[in-house]
Amino acid sequence: MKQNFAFDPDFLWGASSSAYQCEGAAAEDGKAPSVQDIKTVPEGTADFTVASDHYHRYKEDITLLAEMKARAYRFSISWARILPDGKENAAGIAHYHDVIDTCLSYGIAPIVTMYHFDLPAALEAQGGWSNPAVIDAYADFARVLFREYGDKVPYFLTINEQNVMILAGAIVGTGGSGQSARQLYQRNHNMMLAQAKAMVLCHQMAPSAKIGPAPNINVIYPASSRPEDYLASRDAAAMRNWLYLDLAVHGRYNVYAWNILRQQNALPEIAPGDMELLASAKPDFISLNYYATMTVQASAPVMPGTAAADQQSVFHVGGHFQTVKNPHPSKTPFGWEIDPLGFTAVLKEVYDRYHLPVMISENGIGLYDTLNADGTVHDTERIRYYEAHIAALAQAVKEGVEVFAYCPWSAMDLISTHEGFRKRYGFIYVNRTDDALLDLTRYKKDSFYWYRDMILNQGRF
Ligand code: BGP
Repeated sequence: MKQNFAFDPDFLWGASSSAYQCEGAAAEDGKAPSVQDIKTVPEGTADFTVASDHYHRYKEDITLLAEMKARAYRFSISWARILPDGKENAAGIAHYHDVIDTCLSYGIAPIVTMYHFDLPAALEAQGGWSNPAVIDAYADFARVLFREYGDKVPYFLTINEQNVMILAGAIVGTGGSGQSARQLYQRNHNMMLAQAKAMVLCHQMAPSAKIGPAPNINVIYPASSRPEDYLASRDAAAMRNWLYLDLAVHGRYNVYAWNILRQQNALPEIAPGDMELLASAKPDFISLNYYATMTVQASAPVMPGTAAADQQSVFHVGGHFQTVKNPHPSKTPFGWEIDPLGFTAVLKEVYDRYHLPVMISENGIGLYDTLNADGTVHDTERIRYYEAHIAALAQAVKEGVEVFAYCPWSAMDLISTHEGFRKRYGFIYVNRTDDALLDLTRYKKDSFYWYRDMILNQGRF
């Protein structure tokens, strides 16, 4: 495959991670447990105590990213390291100063996700996002981040994949199973308020930094050209995508989503001042995670409850839409659809709706990579995936979409949300398995060299 379009020389080619999935050191230097540390992990799947040992090896990892010519590193800050018990933890704060300074010493822009699926367990015990007190707890956390890092971090992402936490919280370990739709959308409303407070605070406390939301956005295809299926696809997009982004950008509920919530008896309670707060908070950009697309058809009025298998799959609302299999795209070994043209479509639709600059904070493929005796890892399928997706990104940019960063998932191998260490995403191989820690040595995969050369060629390959 060839891609001849030259991206802007300042384009931020990067890579991503999240604290709980790669750091380990789960109880070190004053860190308290998060919801991820207390969840039950199935037998034979790695837990989060050591993960990729990034907490101890971040210097080596960032040095490797520099060697890969990365211009950005998108990582998350562990809330439970910064405020383990509501009080500031100097060791946790110092750690992230050092991570950020290490990035800056290489000219790598640190892109900080403020919260990536790892609510402190102590807050969860008080009801988590169902308890409105967590809104202020998040604002307190945000204040520490902006005070400490606001003058050296150019981009903050408020909340990773809030829509996935609402639609598939049980799968990504953030809870919510057994909750009614009304309770879930109350949690959602509380997260929206927390995000709004963070955006306002960021602009007050860290004027040089920019801030935006980071949902997982899909294109939703109608299963056929039947008008009923087209309308179903619009409703599904309202519920999965635009509910979140309309609130983040315009400070108002998407009317079609609101209507569906009303029919489901799931309207959140809105306190005086909430809508004013939402309207006063403005993101500087939109960040999105893109992995797959979704296909729906019109659904019968009543749907039996179906449990989702993963965060990309089943999701339905009786009388509106239900997901169906799309026979066209190929699939990853873990069953996720590979749909690069869907990526072009997502970028165009998001830009068309919001006219804000776009960052890609995740995109990537989970594979069973093999380390060879000579230290090589031939992850050709990953290279093919990036070729197709970077070509799709170039297409969107050529057509006018303002994209300024691309941070694939993931920088180094780390623990998947629910499929362990065997599902690898990194440019950098980490020598451990689900069962054995081995020596955690880092190896450069073929994709590492491919990505480096692509960056040196301004996106051409
Ligand atoms: C997103 C999350 C990441 C990540 C990725 C891959 O939903 O933001 O944390 O892990 O998906 O998903 P998985 O780990 O389930 O393969």
